[in-house]
Amino acid sequence: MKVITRILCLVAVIVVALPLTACQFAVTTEEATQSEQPVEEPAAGGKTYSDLVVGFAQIGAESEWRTAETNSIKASAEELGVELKFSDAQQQQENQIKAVRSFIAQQVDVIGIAPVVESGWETVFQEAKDAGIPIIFVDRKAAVSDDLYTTFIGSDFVLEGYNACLEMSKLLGGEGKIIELQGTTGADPAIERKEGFEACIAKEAPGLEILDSQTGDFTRAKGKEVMEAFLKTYGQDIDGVYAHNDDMAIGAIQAIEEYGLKPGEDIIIVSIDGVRGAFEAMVEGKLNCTVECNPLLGPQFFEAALTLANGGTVDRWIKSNEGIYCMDVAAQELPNRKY
Ligand code: GZL
Repeated sequence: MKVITRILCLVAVIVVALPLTACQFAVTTEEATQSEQPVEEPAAGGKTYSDLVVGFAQIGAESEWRTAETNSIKASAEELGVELKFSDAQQQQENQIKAVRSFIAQQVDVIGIAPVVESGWETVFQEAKDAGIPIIFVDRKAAVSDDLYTTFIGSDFVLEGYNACLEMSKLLGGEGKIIELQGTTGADPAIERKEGFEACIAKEAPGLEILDSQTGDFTRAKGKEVMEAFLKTYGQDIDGVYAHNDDMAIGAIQAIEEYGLKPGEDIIIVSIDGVRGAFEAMVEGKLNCTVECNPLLGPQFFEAALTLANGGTVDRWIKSNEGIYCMDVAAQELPNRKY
């Protein structure tokens, strides 16, 4: 082959090869980039669920909802083989703080907590951070700096309150005087469900007026007691009751019946949680709507705990997806309810 031909072939080869080389280079670069990226190794330890030791500081057993949450957490731990250290604080913050300190002393891998109220947690959560133990908020948040907890697994309480107001407005034709039964004073869901309901009145339901509002502490007994007092004060002026949870609504239903009025007819009732008792009351025509708040958080809690125990990261808010159920669908939905 003539020299000139060889040179042309060589040039041709180089010209043809360049893009490939360049592509390969690009690919190589990309590969290099990839190979430089540390392959996602399981963190040191590589714990499995059966290696996991988790503390959970539960609030108490104040409502059907809370009991369903406790059952979900205990059942998930059992099913997954997680060693669960569980404490019931009887709705006392100091008992929850003691429980967290006990979990720290026992050097658990992760601590879960449903803070009974938003404030008063900085010191003990800092102790957990100093001990290298991640904190997970389950169903309620505390008002602390972001570095003191890893994630919140729970609902959008503001949206729940907003939706409760929309349902109330629909049921009252846009006009009515409302009694509000608030949850535990200072509790995240109580603060935000109130906020959501009021935002909806301001934005979409100006015909609703909150006549009065008081805490029923998320319990049936207190909800009934407060409703009895409101009935004495306002009587038949009350068009609707907005309860921050179903348990207080069920207490209010008892008070309204004892007062001689028909709950669900003379007084419209909208509440939040979606527990079995609420569906039963709707089937009886005594409750009008419940906005679901999912308590079955056990699986998500332990999934997040395992990820964190292995040095992984989780979303800052693992949000529950929820529905709204009213009287017209209660009978068909009741058999499907899981709590
Ligand atoms: C909501 C939860 C509330 C429920 C109540 O996530 O904290 O506490 O709505 C329960 O029923 O007592």
